[in-house]
Amino acid sequence: MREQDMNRDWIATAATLSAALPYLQRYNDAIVVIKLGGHAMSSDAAMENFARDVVLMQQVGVNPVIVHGGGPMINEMLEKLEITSDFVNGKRVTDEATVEVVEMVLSGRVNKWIVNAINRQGGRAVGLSGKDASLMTCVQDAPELGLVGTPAEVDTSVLRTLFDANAIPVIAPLGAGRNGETLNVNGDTAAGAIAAALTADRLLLLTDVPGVMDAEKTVLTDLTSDQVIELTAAGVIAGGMIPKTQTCLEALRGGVRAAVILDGRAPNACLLELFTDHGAGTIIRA
Ligand code: X2W
Repeated sequence: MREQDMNRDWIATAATLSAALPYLQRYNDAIVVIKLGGHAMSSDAAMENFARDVVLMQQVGVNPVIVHGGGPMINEMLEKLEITSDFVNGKRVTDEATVEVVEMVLSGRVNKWIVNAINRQGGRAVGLSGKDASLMTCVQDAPELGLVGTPAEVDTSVLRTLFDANAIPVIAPLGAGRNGETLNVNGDTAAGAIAAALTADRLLLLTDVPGVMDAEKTVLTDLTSDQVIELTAAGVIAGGMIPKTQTCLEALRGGVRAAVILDGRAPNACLLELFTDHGAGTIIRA
């Protein structure tokens, strides 16, 4: 690079940092819950990029909480073990054998992949699942799904302790039933419930699409809850996007200030959303 171009580069970097000041002030001490979906974890390089964003976020005063999925990784392991698996309305029908694999893959492999990536960037990540410290006590409200839980009580005290210790909680979406059974919880549902229990400032749902799109595939950048309800009734919001927007609406009803659906594969997706006026994906406000 020529010296002149290089100077221009550094000047642009400094300008970006300077322009971030109001956002840094706005998010100082904020709680941001980030759902990292299995489809957004495309490679070690993407994970490294994500981890760096999370560590930077915490460095500038945000309290990030990561709730992860891992559906594709669970599918891969179930196939290896020749266990068949079905989905009803986007949720996995889960029997005893399946829940063992779900816990092994989510708490064992995926959770530690994320924890390790954050720690390698200089953060202090602590991995846990909804079973730890009674974080998520769940009910089985859909008998046809088997061992699938919906969070009924969320005890966030362990997360507050981790914030005070400058640690970053990384949560696998499993919960305990009232009789101590292990229940499989949809990752989006878990993230929404945890965000509501923390009355988080932001819920970021990182997925593999750019956001909520209209019929022409243009991303709708700003929506209200009412608009989401209208677009769903009109069939514009459909398929796999419905559980995501429903999670956002429930989180907003639970007191979360705003929820964002964005493409987790895009570089620096979280930073773009929080610290620039560009934003990313679709933001939904009450
Ligand atoms: C999910 C949990 C993982 C998840 C499952 O078994 O696949 C239920 O469906 P993604 O990557 O976010 O889809 N649980 C009940 O939600 O992963």
